[in-house]
Amino acid sequence: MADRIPLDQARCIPRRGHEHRLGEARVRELLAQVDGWELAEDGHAITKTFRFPDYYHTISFVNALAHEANREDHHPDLSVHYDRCMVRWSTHDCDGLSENDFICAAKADRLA
Ligand code: HBI
Repeated sequence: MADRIPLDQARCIPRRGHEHRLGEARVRELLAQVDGWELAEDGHAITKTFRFPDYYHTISFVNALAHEANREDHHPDLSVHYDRCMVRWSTHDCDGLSENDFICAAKADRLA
């Protein structure tokens, strides 16, 4: 699919079924369009740890990300600590990575 608009301006759509699961080439292409995200060992998720000066900033980020996740109807797994938050994106509906995960990763980068 041609990348018509920047990932952080794109919107998620429901992507149910294995036909929406991204292949390795497209995953690599999209990884290059986001900042500092790593592919999980099983290849079914991308992760990144966002670091903050204190708990107040960490929770502010978590709240903003939760708002975006609800707006996009696409939700991350989060590991929240005093000065950092690990974000993990994967698309349960296709048992792997979809375009939605990279759209939301780009939105998380913009929030941070
Ligand atoms: N979030 N990460 C993730 N993966 C999904 O497959 C997913 C979701 N949030 C909502 C959702 N699926 C369904 O409720 C559909 O509405 C998209």
